[in-house]
Amino acid sequence: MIKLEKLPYNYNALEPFISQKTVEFHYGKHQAGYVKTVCDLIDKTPMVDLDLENLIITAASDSVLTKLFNNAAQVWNHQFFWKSLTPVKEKTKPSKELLSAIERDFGSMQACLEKLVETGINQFGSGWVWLAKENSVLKIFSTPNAQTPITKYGTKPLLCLDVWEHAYYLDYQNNRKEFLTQIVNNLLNWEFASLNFQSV
Ligand code: MN3
Repeated sequence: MIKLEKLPYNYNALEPFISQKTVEFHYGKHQAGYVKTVCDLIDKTPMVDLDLENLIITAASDSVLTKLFNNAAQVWNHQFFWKSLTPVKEKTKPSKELLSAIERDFGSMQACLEKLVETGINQFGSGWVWLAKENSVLKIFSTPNAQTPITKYGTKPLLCLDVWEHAYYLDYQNNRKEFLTQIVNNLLNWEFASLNFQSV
């Protein structure tokens, strides 16, 4: 059973960096739409019993299931995106272990934040930016459209950023750079990233 996962905070909690109106549309219309499409596509099929991860992995390996893959991956990516953000200041610091891995692999936290922004700017069209652990090395990369690193063996996402226009257009219009700059400096949930970093 695929459901619209509850937001981890109120609709207005990310203001002033992401407005209530953006969250209402982004979560309440876009993400809810992906959930509904997935439910419609798997209704009365054997896939109805799969959990979201297994649904994505199943659909990724079959070109007939591209529409299902795109919608299911978008559901997962959005769930992960909202958890990657937080309005709670205490959660915006990485663990000692994650901070030292960031310094080892990017040089400094500032360089890591800059790379997240730059990678988002350079993603042509819609997609996602990921901070991930690949065989214990940290990497920043983007994926187009609905693509998600969870289909890639050995890659563990720590954080993601949505760079589809619907994520920022109401607040920042075409200024993706400003959107990314504001969220990496103010809203990243480094506590969530640190938990992901520690888990296998
Ligand atoms: Mn989105």
